[in-house]
Amino acid sequence: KLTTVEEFEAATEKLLETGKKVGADAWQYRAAKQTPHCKFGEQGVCCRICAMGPCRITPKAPRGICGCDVHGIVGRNYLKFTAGGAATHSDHGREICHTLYCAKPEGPYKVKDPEKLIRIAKEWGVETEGKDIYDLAHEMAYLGMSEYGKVFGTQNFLKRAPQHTQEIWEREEIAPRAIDREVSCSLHMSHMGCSSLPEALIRQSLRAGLSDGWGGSMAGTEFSDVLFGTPKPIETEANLGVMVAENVNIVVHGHDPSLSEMICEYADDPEMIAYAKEMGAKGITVSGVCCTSNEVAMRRGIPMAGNFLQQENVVLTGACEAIVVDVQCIFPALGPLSKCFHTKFVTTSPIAQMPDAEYIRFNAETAGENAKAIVKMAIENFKNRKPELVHIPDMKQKATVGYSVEAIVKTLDGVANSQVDEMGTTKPLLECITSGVIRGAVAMVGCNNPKVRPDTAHIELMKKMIANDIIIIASGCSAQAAARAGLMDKEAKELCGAGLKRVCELADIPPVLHMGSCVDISRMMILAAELAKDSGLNISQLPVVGCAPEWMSEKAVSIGNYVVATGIDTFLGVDPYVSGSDQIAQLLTEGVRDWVEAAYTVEKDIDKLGDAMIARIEEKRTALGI
Ligand code: BF8
Ligand code: SF4
Repeated sequence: KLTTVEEFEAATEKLLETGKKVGADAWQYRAAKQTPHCKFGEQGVCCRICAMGPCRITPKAPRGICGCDVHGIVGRNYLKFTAGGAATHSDHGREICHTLYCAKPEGPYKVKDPEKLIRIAKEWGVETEGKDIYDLAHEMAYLGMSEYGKVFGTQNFLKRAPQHTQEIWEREEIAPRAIDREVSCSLHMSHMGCSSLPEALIRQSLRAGLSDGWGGSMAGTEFSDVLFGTPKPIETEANLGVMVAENVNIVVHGHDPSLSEMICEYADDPEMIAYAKEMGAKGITVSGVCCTSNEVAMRRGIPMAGNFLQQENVVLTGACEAIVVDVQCIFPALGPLSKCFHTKFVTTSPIAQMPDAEYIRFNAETAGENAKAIVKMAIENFKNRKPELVHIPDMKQKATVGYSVEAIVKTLDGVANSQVDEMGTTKPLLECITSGVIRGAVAMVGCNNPKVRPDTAHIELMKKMIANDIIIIASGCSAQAAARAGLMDKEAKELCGAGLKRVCELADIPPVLHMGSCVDISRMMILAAELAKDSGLNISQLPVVGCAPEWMSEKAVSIGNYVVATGIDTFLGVDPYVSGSDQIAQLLTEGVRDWVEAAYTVEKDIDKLGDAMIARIEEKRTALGI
């Protein structure tokens, strides 16, 4: 049985009651105070990139002081937004490369998937024969970091795309060069007095996005797998009920698995567990919020307490000894909120420093000591709990997660007929799609946003898709919404159409496959590339679409741009501040199709959004004659 959004909301209400007792603020109250939002900001027509402004475009004032029109302003804002996202994801990837550079056989960071390391090295033309695996790791980490500032050429990973896609990127001059260069170039182009031509701004937005998806994010995913293991199907649980009242609860939040992996490692240490018992707890429970939760769920089965808009709820349970964060999507609200409870809010990265936090600087070189200190701090905080404030909503769902591309291909091998099918390919999946047993696939990704009733769009759209025999691959907070609702339980096959249900039974999979965190949308790109190569089709011909119905972050726009630029139509439920310019909106929703064979659709009505995705998938099928 699925957990409904109404049940999520009732649980939240109860937690907010606890919050009221201690004078806690919450996003629900702040959102109410911030609405209605500024119309100029919403439409993207406000410019404050030089000190002659701010200028805002109205019918009476159609140009800024420099003469820039609304299309230039909206386009520049869009490009800056993209650059923010590309920088953020890519810097995460760089951190992972750095962690790999620090890997040592004696730990704390080891090479857990040497095979994958060798595979990537061969792809990049690096000699692997007779090399010590750690020497190779350091060499590849160095090369990985060099991708950010390479002087000539384009990103190494682009060669993974089908020939046709690579040709498009070359032809349209959007093949990303050095990752840092694309981010810098975007900020340069959107400086006062540079580009105001919509085509140029949107073209660079695609290129910066590609430097993320096929550059920084892909490095983040691939080298995380090398370090921490490539995910394979694993059982876990999701929703706030995964926290355990009798245990020391440590919640990891953020994105970089370098931190969360170490916390999990030390929370599992018998010495630490014994210490927790000494302090009056029964044990230690690590659970997660946001993408770092996805990382450790995929590799270790660590339960997922919640997604983006649940981060405050974790503290509101009164049972969180420490919420340990690294980078991205962390509410600064956690500082003051944790002060209302006994919770320690621990920041660890120079990239994400916040007031009202305990800052324990986390370093790849000293990771072991840092993680131990944090776990110890949480244990010692157990005695400070206020029992009268403890309330953990009794709701959780089972979930099977861990569907890397490697795991999907392996699962497909299990259902393939070894007499006729080629093993180690996506062909069995293609056969299901061709025969119509599965109509297509939707990549559901992205955040929560108070502008959309949280989680509803994710869950309702997924239910609608699977009922129509469309399989879902999910990542980020969308994946967590699915897991919390119960859509990653294999029993969710009962909600599928007959075709997809049969596939779920045969392959022993849930209808919604968890592919990881948001950087792992690069996995989805690789899957799409493999499907295209195995079928001999172009990516844009596949009955596959992307969807971010509740997105909120700059990263999400960067992702959208690389998904579209890879040839996959992308459906958004929130407008990316471009409604103020018909030219920019037209380019994103139609014009870019002439360049990259895909475009955006923005539709705030969830039902219509779902219908539009199904229609697009069916159109693609008709065009293929299947
Ligand atoms: O990178 S889905 S709220 S947690 S931005 Fe953030 Fe959005 Fe969640 Fe992960 Ni992605
Ligand atoms: Fe105004 Fe032009 Fe300066 Fe923007 S760049 S603030 S539109 S003068």
